[in-house]
Amino acid sequence: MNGSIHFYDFHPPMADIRDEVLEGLSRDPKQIAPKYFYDQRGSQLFDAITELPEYYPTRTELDILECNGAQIAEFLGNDCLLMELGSGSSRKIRVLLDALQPAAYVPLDISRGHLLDAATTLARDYPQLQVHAACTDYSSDFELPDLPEHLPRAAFFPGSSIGNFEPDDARALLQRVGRHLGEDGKLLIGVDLKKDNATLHAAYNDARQLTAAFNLNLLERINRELDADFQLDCFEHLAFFNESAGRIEMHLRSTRDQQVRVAGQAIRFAAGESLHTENSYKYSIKEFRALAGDSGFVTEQVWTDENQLFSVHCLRCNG
Ligand code: AVJ
Repeated sequence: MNGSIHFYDFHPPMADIRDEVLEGLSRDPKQIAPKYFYDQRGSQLFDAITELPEYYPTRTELDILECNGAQIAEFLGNDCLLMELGSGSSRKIRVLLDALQPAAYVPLDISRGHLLDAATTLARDYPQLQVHAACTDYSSDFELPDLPEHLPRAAFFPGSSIGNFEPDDARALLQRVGRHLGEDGKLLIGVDLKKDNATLHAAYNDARQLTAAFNLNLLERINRELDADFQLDCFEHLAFFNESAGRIEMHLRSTRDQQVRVAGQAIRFAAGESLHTENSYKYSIKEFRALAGDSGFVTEQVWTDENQLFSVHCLRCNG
């Protein structure tokens, strides 16, 4: 028998995506939000990145979850309604499901096909599980499917995707999550830690250049979906740690003067000009505890690995 699966599609309309991309390209410096990385190919490339030797976050977080599964399950509580922000291939939730029986699992992801595949496979592998998958952009004021009101709520936000947001936006996002959770709702969140520059640099400049392919795939996606003509060999991947801002930055740098057409508009790039595609903020445990506190959450517990690479925080919503 399979677990039950419901699918809800709140994917933003293409016209909104076009307007947002054009707005970002009209800025100085030019920028496009990292959520647009995740078309089908982008989600696959990201999954491949998580397996790279240089990309420590995924395996380190999985280790932390595995080592503390029983306590995490106790914190989240059986029979809760468990949502996950940016569920991707729903790999990490499996570790939790070995110790926890939620009343329902609600994966949220912007990558529709990837979400549908992952949710379907998960429902097959966990026959007792009710899955309510929602394709949605959680970076905006996101909708949830109609879900039972009486169940205690919990959210899982792994991978340090919170690092994609400017600190102000991160606080606003956690507050919105808090509103969906209600008082005493639980949030289990993964946060990447500040560390030496060499480790950080390698994680975003891998030898196989999968991160470069992931970054450049954004242009391929825009070409296909927004009728654009980016020439991929005229842009190069750039990733570095911005020490004063405390974040990894990813850019696509134009190697020459060029003009690109996107959805009927002409966009000029000067040689060396960059399109900013991602920030990945790194926190100290203390910094993140303060950010959570400002956003209406109390930190109940924090785990880290022996090398202090990554952290997992148990937060309780205080109303
Ligand atoms: C999914 C946002 C956590 O910032 O490390 C991986 C995305 N970008 N390699 C990260 C990413 C380049 C990742 N997050």
